[in-house]
Amino acid sequence: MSGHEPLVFSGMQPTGNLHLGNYLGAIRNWLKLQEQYRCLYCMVDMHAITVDYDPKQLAQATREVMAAYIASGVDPKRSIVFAQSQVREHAELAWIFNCIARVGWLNRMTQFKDKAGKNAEKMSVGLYTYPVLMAADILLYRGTHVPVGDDQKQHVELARDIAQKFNNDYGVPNFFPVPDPIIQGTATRIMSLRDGKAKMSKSDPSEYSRINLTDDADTIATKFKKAKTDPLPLPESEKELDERPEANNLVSIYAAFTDKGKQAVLDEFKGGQFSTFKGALADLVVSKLSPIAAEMRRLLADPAELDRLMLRGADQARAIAVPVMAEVRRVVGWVT
Ligand code: AQP
Repeated sequence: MSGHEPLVFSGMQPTGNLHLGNYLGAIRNWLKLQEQYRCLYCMVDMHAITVDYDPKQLAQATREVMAAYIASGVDPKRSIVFAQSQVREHAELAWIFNCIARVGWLNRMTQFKDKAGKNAEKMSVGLYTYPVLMAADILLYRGTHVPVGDDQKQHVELARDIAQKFNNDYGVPNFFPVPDPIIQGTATRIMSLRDGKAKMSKSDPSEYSRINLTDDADTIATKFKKAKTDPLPLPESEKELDERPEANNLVSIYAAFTDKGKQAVLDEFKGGQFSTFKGALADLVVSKLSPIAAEMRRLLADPAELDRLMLRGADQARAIAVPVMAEVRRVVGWVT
């Protein structure tokens, strides 16, 4: 027992349209947690500037992510919903953690390698140290649980290493909790609709690779129709999906939205053609996403109200962060 109160922290970058992967891998899992635990859900706009971006669009993109959270069911009366950049302690703790984390640890991070590709030398230092800022995001609130998609597991593991090393190096056992990732459901890694081996991502240049939360019914139907599949019909057993990544992905999305296992979906569609299955999948996804998109539009029509809610969230977050940072400053030996 760590003795730390359970506290859930998670976030999303305002780097483009949120998509099905963000929704099924993360946001949807946040909703149950807010019924039981103290939860902080953050728009991580400091992470968003680690790659090329348009400063004229960032504030609006941040409002859009907040609208997506609320429209999906995150309740700002229950959970603390806020923008990372409005709580400056994130940057302060990240600096301290930059001095705790080891270069070798960061060199192992696969997401940096994936995003940088052959251009690592040209990437920002911020993108390289992104997981250190993420550790600060979580531990600034003494977060104990981090609901994320499978792609973020390695970053949460780094946050665990940083928490442990800080506690050991400064001789303050249990100062920070060692946070656990929560990776739930049948859709922890939704893949691109164009390539079953690449994850669905906001930054994929192809619009046809992802379903955005705000796509209309026709766009969703067209994207599923064009989604890559193999020529075989749907298999009988879940096991057969292992060798068929695109088929596996579409069946996983259907399973996630119907709260069924993949085998139950196959029992319904086995032996059928993908053209039929894709039609049923599009109808299902439209029925789930269109109320969210409508609510997002309603919320975004009143940006002043979103900004007001955002500032209130930042005040609530700061009320937790400031006392933790005061303790950290004493522990690291800064004049207080
Ligand atoms: N394809 C995915 N399947 C399941 N979960 C996913 N997540 C992202 N993509 C998938 C989860 O969404 C949360 C927020 O992610 P993020 O915005 O912080 O950044 P990301 O993981 O880098 O997501 P993207 O879409 O790939 O953004 P870009 O392209 O801007 O980098 C996380 O919990 C993540 O696991």
